[in-house]
Amino acid sequence: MTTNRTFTMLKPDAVENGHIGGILDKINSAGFKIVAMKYTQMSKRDAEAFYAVHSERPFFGDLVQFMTRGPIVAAILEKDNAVDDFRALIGATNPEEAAEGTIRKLYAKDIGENAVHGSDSDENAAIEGAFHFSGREVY
Ligand code: 3AN
Repeated sequence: MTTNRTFTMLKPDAVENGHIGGILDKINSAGFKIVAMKYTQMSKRDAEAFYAVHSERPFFGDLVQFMTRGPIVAAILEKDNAVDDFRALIGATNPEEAAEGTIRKLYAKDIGENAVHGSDSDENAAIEGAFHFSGREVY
């Protein structure tokens, strides 16, 4: 994966609340190209592995429970400066601190159920993209 890519998940709350279309519209309008996408559900094992970096945090159990409770949309996005620009588009982890017009400001309920994931580095974007997609699923 090149450095102009990032990885996202539209989380179970966003899917449950019918926000797939609205969020994808924001993503496209911001100039991101979708190079891989799937509608899927994470198992407990998947979520524990994906969020292993948070395994010692007090919210880890709730995070795994939340991320496995329903389907998600996983995608790899391409744009110049993809990681930073996507973090700006989604807004702060806590939607109360997210800027006006950001995806989390529009669609997230709270710091736990915050509608969307965005990779925090080029390295993690590559790792997370490879977690969800095989090479032949990326265009
Ligand atoms: P971000 O998703 O903005 O990169 P991280 O990587 O710090 O945030 O956290 C990963 C996920 O863990 C968040 N998206 C959120 O769902 C959950 N999370 C983070 N901090 C908290 C917290 N204090 N309480 C509950 N859930 C949290």
